[in-house]
Amino acid sequence: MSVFTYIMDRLREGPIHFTLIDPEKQDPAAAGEIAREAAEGGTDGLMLGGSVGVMQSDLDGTILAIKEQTSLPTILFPGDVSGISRHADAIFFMSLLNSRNPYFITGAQAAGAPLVKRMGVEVIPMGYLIVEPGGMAGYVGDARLVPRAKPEVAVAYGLAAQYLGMKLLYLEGGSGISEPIPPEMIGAVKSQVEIPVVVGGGIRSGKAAKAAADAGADIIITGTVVENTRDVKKKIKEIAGAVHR
Ligand code: 1GP
Repeated sequence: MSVFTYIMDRLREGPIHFTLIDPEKQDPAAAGEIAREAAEGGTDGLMLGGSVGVMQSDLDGTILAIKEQTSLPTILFPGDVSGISRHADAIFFMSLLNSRNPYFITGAQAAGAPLVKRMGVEVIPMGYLIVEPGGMAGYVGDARLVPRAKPEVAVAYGLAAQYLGMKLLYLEGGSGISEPIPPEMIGAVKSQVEIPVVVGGGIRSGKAAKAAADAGADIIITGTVVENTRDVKKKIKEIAGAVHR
């Protein structure tokens, strides 16, 4: 089964949760441990990536270590062309919709596409929209940040992503931000846009994850929280448990 089919099948039962692992933040063995605990805690998939470039060997080693620990799908979430690995099950092939720099809209994509084809990784086209404050992703991606109080701007970009044929829309607040994407913005997008809505940035608790899911998020992403907790399984259980119906 393709990863996209897996995602769509799971979404029929309600919102799901993915755990984001940055290969630069720990060694492969530690990433494997995090993945195992996250799987035991009930996460539905693993995303691999970071805003700042990753080293190919770290990425390859991390995915292989994760695959030894769990059979959950591994999905690349690349910040740049360096974020591609033949070992992943799929890639979120993203365009940073609101970048000022064409490199992040189609340039990096053109540079990476031949590699993706050669590696045979499943491609999942995704629109990536960065909302204030945007964090490192907003800075690195030179994003013209969507104002938090302007859900209609997010809706407009979301519709554009859908009409361009993208399969998912990611509303990114920025990794480690203090306040996640406002529920009003998620709700506005969900009411107008038909493709599944992915939400991430600053979600650290079951309560915040539930607020995003209740507002209409289909896939809730948490990254930083697994880096900062000693009991990954317990934390993911809290968050994934709050997301699942
Ligand atoms: C970053 O949205 C993700 O791209 C996850 O954010 O690290 O704040 O969970 P956090």
